[in-house]
Amino acid sequence: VEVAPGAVHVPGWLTVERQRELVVACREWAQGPVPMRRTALPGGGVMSVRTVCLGWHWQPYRYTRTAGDVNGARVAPFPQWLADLGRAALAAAYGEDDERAGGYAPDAALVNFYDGAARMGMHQDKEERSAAPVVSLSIGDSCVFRFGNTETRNRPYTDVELLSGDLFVFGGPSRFAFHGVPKVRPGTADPAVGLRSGRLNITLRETGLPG
Ligand code: MD3
Ligand code: FE
Repeated sequence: VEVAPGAVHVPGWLTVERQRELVVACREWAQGPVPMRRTALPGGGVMSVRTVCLGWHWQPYRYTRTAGDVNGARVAPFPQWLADLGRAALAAAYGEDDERAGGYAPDAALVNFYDGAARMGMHQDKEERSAAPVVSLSIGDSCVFRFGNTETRNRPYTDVELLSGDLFVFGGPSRFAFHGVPKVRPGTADPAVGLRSGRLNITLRETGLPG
């Protein structure tokens, strides 16, 4: 379903088995070398979402190899199998023959964990030096995902319900749209995916940064 130019929602793309495997992987990534944590914001606030990164460490508002804002450790590598999953995701969203899938080489993943009270305010992702699409995978509780415009964090926007197993790809003009997560729906996850509560979101990105 194309929600906006370049923004494609593929409900139920991940099998329950695949979601279970990703939950297990996220549990391991959350332990370190850089533990999952609430990101501190420059204004003194703290994000309600918990995040762990692979490949490159995101901190407001840049990518680094070491987590100077957490424990100083080098971020875990970005696994090849996750890049393969990203290419498969683009092929599913844009079509198997679409040229955007083959050359996709994501080198950073952000894994976000939302408890029932967590939110993400409207923002743009502008730290990447590449216009390549962002791949988003949702697991666990459903949420309201708010997809906006490229001009302002306010209306017009479209609210989309994201469920466990959903794929969302943001390419083309949608890549720089404002977006956020105003609400998580506690208790809506399928127990079979193995997340007792909360929501996981995995995003894959090309940073466009050297080596
Ligand atoms: C549209 N995450 O990590 S995923 C983020 O559900 C982020 O955790 C949300 O926004 C989450 O930056 C939303 C969907 C998403 C992710 C990145 C995007 C949409 C995007 C980048 C550009 C445009
Ligand atoms: Fe974002």
